[in-house]
Amino acid sequence: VADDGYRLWLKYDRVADASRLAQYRAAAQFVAASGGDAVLTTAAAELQRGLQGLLGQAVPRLAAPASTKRGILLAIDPSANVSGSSASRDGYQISAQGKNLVVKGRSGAGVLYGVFALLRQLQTGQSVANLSLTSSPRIQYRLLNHWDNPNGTVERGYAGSSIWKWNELPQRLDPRYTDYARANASIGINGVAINNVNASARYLTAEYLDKVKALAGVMRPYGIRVYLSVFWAAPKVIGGLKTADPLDPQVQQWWKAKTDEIYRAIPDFGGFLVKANSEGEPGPQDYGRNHADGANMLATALGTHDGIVMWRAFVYKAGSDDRFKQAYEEFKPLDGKFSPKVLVQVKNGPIDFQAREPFHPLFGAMPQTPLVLEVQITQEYLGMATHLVYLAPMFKECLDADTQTKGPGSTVARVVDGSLDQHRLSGIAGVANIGTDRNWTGHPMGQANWYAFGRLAWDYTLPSAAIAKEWTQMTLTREPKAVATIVELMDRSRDVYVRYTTPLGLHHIMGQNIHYGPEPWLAQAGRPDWTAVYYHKADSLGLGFNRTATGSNALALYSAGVQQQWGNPTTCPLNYLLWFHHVGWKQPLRTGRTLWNELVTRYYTGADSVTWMQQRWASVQPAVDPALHADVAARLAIQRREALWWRDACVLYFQTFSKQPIPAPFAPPT
Ligand code: GCW
Repeated sequence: VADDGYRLWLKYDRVADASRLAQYRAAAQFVAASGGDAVLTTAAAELQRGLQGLLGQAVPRLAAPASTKRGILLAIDPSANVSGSSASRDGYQISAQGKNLVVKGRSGAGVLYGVFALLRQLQTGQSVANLSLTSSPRIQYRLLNHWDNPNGTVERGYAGSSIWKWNELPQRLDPRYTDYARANASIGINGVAINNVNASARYLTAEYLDKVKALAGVMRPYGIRVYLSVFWAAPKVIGGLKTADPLDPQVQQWWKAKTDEIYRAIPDFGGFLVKANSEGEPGPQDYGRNHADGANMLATALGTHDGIVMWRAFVYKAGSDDRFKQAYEEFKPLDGKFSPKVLVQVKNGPIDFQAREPFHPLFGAMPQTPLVLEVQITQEYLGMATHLVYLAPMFKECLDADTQTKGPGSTVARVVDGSLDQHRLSGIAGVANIGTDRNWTGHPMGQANWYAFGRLAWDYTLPSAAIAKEWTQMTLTREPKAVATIVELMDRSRDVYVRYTTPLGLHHIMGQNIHYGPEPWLAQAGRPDWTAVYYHKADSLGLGFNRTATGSNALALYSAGVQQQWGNPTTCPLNYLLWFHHVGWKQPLRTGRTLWNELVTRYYTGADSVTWMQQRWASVQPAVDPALHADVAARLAIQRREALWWRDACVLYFQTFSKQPIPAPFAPPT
């Protein structure tokens, strides 16, 4: 049967290696778990399911360990010795105890994560002899954000429609919901905001809350809490009030009652995600209030319920002299003004979700406020579902960036995990890339981005290549040479994409509205900052956005150390050069080439690298499912064609300003 991709990385196909199979069969003759905890029950069932597939035989669940056989014990133990943050309830410990293996967690969720870690050992062919593994997540709230609308569309979704079938809920629970929950739990995701940040007020009606309650019921046994994006003006739209002013007592009362209503239906409801006063959405500023007034009002409505407010810092409106600075200007002054239940959610990066952005200057600049890092898993600006771009290197580039706000080592990761400023709350969010396509993500390799997000949310120190390797082994093939080839291809893919689309720090030169393909010539749109020329500023002298003191001075938002490095074009990393500097066409760069020649070189070598990717992919053909292989190969052919489109469009367009020839060896034969 052709592999349709539905099972993701949880295939549980029978282990091919005979000696490993024998080892696993000997070690896993029963599963024992006691107690009625719902998540523990899920863990036991998942373990049985996994073992059945991997071992090719049913493994019974017992109430207590069998004395004569070797098996796997699952136990909730509040004092389990899990490494990492002592506060974490999600950590696990796997160890050999006599003849048995024991998976312990401080909660049912901890055991469930331990079970998935154990299954991963088997799926990737590791030994389980004397196994000893402990792990706990570095970040507490690990969420997917869905941009799903009530009509079934997904904003910036490229894998079909929304998986939530609102017309069927709450009576019919599509089995896909459970598989979705399993997949998330397997990578440690513990929360899902199920609806678009451009929220409809409808989700807060009694009719919809009943549906949300049903979904929460599916997620709960997997340790996943449901969150809602809320429409700021809901008290007006569905509450019949004349205002949505956060300081108005009636508005406050409305949210309080609404929140209580939600918690009556969903006692473990996670909280609210809010996009306010951005891109035309309503918000507290409509009433002369600020973001903190709005967020704190919702926090007060949450009261003693165990929920949080994630307030997005992606604010974007016309009129700012440089959109880069807007979030900082609105939020930095509010540091210290947010209630303890509020986290401010900051995008990677300052403009949008471009293929490469410098880290957002709010990281490190709001020490009194827990900041959630928001990354985009759906490839809005990275080739949607046709280009193969593995995103872990991009997520890590952001997490590893050093804000230097408290000296060297003040990384974005340490801001986000709360360790830099000793925050109790910490969070990370990924905008989901999944839909109703049979394989969930459209591009089969897009699954790896969902997977990598979860793994990095759990532990951002994992190397991108290591994550790619385990995903490949679980999903595509265990043939060592093919694995190595695929991992290399994946790990280089994001740099390749940047080279043929936006090298050297170019940004926002993609097609308008759809955000696909090149459109660097775009000069007329509803607003200047919807054009491409606003961002690249090509002229007869050079290329790039001057964000130094002689330009928009957005650089001043960073710490002194960062400013010092990035403010000087000779020390600014080439990857960020045109983010911050307008550079002369003939200016020599560190590579020994002029700006123009370097630009052309990157466009050409980037496009050529797609051919390399095609060749590498072709070489693994014997090791990968034929249908899946053909699917990826065909998408790579599109990618190659479109890489040439990007290259030629951008080089020829910028050449009208540089008036420089295409350098050898890229010049067409004369
Ligand atoms: O990148 C932009 C997208 C919008 C999106 C917005 C946001 C949900 O083009 O579609 O709206 O970001 O993050 O709010």
